[in-house]
Amino acid sequence: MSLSELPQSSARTERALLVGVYPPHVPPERSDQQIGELTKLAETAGAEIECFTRQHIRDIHPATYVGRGKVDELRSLVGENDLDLVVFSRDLSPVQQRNLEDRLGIRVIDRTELILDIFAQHAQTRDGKIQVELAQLRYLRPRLTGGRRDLSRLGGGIGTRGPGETQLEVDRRRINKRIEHLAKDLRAIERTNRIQRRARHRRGVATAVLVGYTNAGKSTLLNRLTSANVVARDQLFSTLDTTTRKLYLGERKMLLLSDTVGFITDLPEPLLAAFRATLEVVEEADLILHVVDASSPHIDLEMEAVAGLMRELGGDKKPTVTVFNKWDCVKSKQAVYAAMEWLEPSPSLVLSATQDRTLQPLIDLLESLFEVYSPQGQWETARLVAGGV
Ligand SMILES: Nc1nc2c(ncn2[C@@H]2O[C@H](COP(=O)(O)OP(=O)(O)OP(=O)(O)O)[C@@H](O)[C@H]2O)c(=O)[nH]1
Ligand SMILES: [Mg+2]
Repeated sequence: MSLSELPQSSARTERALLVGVYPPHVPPERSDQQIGELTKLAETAGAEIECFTRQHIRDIHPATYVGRGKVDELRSLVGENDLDLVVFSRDLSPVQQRNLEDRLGIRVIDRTELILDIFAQHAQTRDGKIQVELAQLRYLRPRLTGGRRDLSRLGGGIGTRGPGETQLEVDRRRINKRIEHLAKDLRAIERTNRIQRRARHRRGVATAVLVGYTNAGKSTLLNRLTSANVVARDQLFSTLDTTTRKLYLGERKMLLLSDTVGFITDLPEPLLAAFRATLEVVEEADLILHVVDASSPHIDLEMEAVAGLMRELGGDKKPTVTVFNKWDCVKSKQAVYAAMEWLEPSPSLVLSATQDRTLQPLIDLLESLFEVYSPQGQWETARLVAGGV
């Protein structure tokens, strides 16, 4: 059986304990946001949250991340609540993870592993699956250093026998080989995508890309604007694949609009690396549509997380329109108006992707922007200011 055939971590209902750990200076609203997001991630992965605990930590314990007292407290919570899983809000080293599992007697995962699990469950297409498997194996590789349990994490196929260096070496070699193979496939995908995008560019087709925090409403907006059929759900990371659809703007005007994978604060590096291929649409788009969940209590943090990733992907230099979505649910309109003012002169507007009648201003704006799209395939940026995400 090859690694790709192993069952991915699946949607079982596991009873989980969430452990929020923060540096001492993190303000309460930030730690609340993190624990809220971790809860949503754990639920999306299929876990039931039974209890949670948090701690501000000055010195990270090299062996167990948290100190001995906290480990004892976790052990009592695990015993009292009949739990299956402990989820840490910060990334654990392979050693910390193993030590914690030994002391608590149940599986311990960190935020990266949780996100990888969601991606594994949501990957549908061949491209998506390749990217997720690559990220998983890169995460797994440094965790192969001891104990068979590490190997069984990915699905239980390998790692059923007792520990043994020889077997470990074999596994490491197989994983390295598989990583090489997948990376090659990914490079081929990148090449094909690039060729397609260049061809469109040469034909003078304007392209826009929807980016934004996970669950902001990107797929809903694509569906409403273009009658696409992309899955939109109240879940994190519903979309992993880029879907591109034609958006007709009045007579003989057409724009290609792409949906993308959602962003999150501290996106795990193996995932960012693997999803760079998908996110190349950002680099080559003429226009960025940044979709913001305007009803989120953490709107600033979420916009900043997207801005950070856009800087990494080169999207900050592109003309950008900011779309404040979910206007129907917004409680504090003031925060949104302040953000809009701050973004000026970059254009922004409010709408509800679920209410068709609110979409017209966006369509009008795109139509007016499209008028300045020259046949040479260049946006005249006179009316569009770069940046502003
Ligand atoms: N109330 C309200 N809900 C909305 C609106 N737009 C989207 N939603 C809901 O928000 C949830 C997430 O929407 P998606 O379109 O899947 O969000 P996304 O940005 O594509 O999310 P990912 O693909 O997970 O990154 C869904 O349950 C939508 O129905 C809106 O304007 N108002
Ligand atoms: Mg989506």
